[in-house]
Amino acid sequence: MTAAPIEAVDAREILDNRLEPTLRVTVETPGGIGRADVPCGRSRGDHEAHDLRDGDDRYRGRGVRHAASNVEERIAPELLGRDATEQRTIDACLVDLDGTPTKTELGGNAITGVSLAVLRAGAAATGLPLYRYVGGADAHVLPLPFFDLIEGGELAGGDLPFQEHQVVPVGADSVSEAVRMTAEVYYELGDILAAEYGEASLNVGAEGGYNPLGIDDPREAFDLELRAVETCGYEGEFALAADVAASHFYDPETETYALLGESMTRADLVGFYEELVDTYPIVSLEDPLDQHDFAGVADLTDRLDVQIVGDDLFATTPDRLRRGVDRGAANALLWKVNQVGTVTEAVEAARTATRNGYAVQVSERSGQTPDTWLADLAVGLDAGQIKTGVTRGERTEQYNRLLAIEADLGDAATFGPPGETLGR
Ligand code: 2PG
Ligand code: MG
Repeated sequence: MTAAPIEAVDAREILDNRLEPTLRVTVETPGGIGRADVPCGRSRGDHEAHDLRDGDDRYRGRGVRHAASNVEERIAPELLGRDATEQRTIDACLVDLDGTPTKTELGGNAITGVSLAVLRAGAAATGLPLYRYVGGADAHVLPLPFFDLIEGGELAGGDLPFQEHQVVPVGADSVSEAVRMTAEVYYELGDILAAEYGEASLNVGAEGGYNPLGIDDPREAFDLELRAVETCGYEGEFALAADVAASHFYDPETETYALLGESMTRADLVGFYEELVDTYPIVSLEDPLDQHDFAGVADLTDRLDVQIVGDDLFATTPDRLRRGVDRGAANALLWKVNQVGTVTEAVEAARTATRNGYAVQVSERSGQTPDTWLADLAVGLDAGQIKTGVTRGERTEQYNRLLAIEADLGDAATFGPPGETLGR
């Protein structure tokens, strides 16, 4: 492999889709430049790597100048001269240099930016597209997208408690077909919402999904999505899924969930899911219970014959995932690089998942830029699943990149998770 000695590392404060500061890190080698933007969640889990913010007057404390200077003054001197293709060694160096469990010393955002920029620099130096640099000669699986057509929870202003009501084009044969079919359903759903819930319902949430007003029942959101699917003539071609993000309506004091005007116990909520899965073509539920409740999630995984995805539950952390595997909690990992900090740790989490029969769903964050490393990593990791919102440039760019990769691969491309998974 081409040696790609790192000659410079710099970081600057840029803006994400929410007009909030984030980092753009650039790594230079004689073989090429790697650049990556750092995403940031709003509905963040308790176990994520630390998001270092300045806490001063600028941007209501959200500035990242301190994180940028950590990159340039503390990290860069350690990386100069190292080979950018040695991702594992460099990531291990970042982890050591920080020395804390959740990267509070240098900032998880600083470390994520450097790790991803090094990855890109390695790809540039070897002359490979990022998905192939990560996935090797065999990389060929385009992921099945989970489209968050109706938003709620922390990501939207309405009253829906679940964060994402997703449609999954399980009947599509390719990612381009999946995108087209879903776009048609999205237009149709817009017409239904405008006519019945008012034009204001077309205002979109953080991930570009609709935000219907006056609805507080997830079943109503699913009904609307199914109506749009049927009107388009796609009955049976779409399944449904949700990111419940249940920690956000859980009260640890009373150990209850605030849903549908009730205080539900865990058993009540489990009963609600059983009914939901019986009634609707649901194939996947993300974070259905509080993020600390491994036992509850294990029980639910056992009871429901659907994919149970751990997002805040695992925080893309190999240790937490192993805990889940030992107890049988969930059967899929939501994969977000910046939850853990480095590419190496995140890839290890994905490997741990696959080795233990867990699926991997590569995921956006609610705060991000049009940078498309996410789409490449979904293909490179052979994940078979992605969730990356719906509209807004920072989401559609991911789809555009997937379409470009599909075209690049030509006949070699296949689509989605293999076999019977997710009812396909
Ligand atoms: C989630 C995400 C993204 P955030 O909970 O899965 O869809 O939200 O990035 O705000 O954590
Ligand atoms: Mg989530």
